[in-house]
Amino acid sequence: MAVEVTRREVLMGLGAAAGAAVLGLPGEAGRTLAATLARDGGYDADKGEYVLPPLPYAHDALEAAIDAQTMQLHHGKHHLAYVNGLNAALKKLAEARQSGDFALVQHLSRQVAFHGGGHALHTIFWNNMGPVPGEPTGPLKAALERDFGSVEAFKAHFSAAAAAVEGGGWGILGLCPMSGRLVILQGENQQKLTIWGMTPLLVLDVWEHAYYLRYQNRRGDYIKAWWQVVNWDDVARRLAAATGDEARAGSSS
Ligand code: MN3
Repeated sequence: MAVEVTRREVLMGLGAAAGAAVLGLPGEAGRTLAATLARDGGYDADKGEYVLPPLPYAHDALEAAIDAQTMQLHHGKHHLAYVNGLNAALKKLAEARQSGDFALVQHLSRQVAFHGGGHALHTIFWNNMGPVPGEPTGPLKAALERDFGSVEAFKAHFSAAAAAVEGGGWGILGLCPMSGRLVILQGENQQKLTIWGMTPLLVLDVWEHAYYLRYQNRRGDYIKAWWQVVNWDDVARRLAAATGDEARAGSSS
């Protein structure tokens, strides 16, 4: 067992270093950022495939905001479809390189972005939530106050952005790599309207499949209830990793 863990950690470390090099990020911060994404468990380096990570809690753990049936369908069916779609598109692109037939390269590239975006955002989304209510504290609270004026102003802005997403999409709090400042974005579908290199810290799925069973057309009610199940410790961890604070603190968990 110990050997398994060690091998997995080594593989994740290699992936993280490669990711940092591709992104062109400064060494320490880049490695930390990539390691955080890898730690969410959306990729199996041994299989060489993207995988559906298990929920970090029971299906009914978020009942204060999201019912168990929605969680079962959303995680087990919708999210799984993005994982499968991403693996399938990458396989077809590998086949295209073998045959030299790139007739479908535009379609398949779009599939990678759509399903890859969906896999990344859902993986973060599950970890962004938990059954224990809380509020932002420490460096996360300070960053929200610095960039939005107050935690309440941040919540109002984020809620409005999520409510106003056109069609299916996401409310997204991210860290802009150019400024080191927090930014709120409206992600459309699974992949549109981002800043390249932006690190998502807190994401809210506002596709109808995320809330329709309990809330029907009342997206605003879903958003209001959702704040009760935000896992602020997870958001703070992502911010620390993205800013390199985690590495400077010597933490590796
Ligand atoms: Mn969804």
